[in-house]
Amino acid sequence: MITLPRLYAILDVACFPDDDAFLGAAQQLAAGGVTLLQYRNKNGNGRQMLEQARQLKHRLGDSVKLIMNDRADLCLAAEFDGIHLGQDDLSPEGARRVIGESLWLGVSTHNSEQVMEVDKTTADYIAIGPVFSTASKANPDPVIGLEGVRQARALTRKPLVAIGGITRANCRSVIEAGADSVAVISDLLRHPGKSAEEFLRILR
Ligand code: 3NM
Repeated sequence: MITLPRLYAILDVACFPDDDAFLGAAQQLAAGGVTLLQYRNKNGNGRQMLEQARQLKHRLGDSVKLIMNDRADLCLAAEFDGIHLGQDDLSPEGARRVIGESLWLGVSTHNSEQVMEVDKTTADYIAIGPVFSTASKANPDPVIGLEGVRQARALTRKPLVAIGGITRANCRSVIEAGADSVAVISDLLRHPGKSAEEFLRILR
């Protein structure tokens, strides 16, 4: 079983004006103590994504575990540490055939049925959300609240990542509801290094 850090940072390329800003934010997050980072790009083509992913890996080296959103092929091509799948991406077992036994595999879920389904797979962790309302995702599923986190916790022993609207102000309640880790986009955007440090201090 893998051990997740309390903070799982997600860098969405759409939140940055250019690659320099995006890569700079990644370095600040690493300096702030982030050790698990997802690269997210919902609009780029494969070629652009691979280029950005390789630059990210080059800048961060091995200090940060890098997770590719959605794309098993790009995970391998960029030599990332794992992949994160949504409900409309490859199935967990399909992705597992591509990435092999040892890379990390995470899967997003949005309700109890999905948690139970993913629990039966070889996924290394399960993400559940949105816990609170979020502006960072197009067409988010219904908010599940802290009660949704508690329910998910009761349904799986896999490491559980909570996502959606999580901030420094509410993150502790999410961990107390049973999440092992919180995944965050927007509350890391302003002053990424300092914000990451604060999350990690609050969740220590
Ligand atoms: N997935 P923020 S919510 C990428 O519910 C993503 O699965 C979600 O961003 C899910 O921290 C979400 O800004 C957005 O709310 C998280």
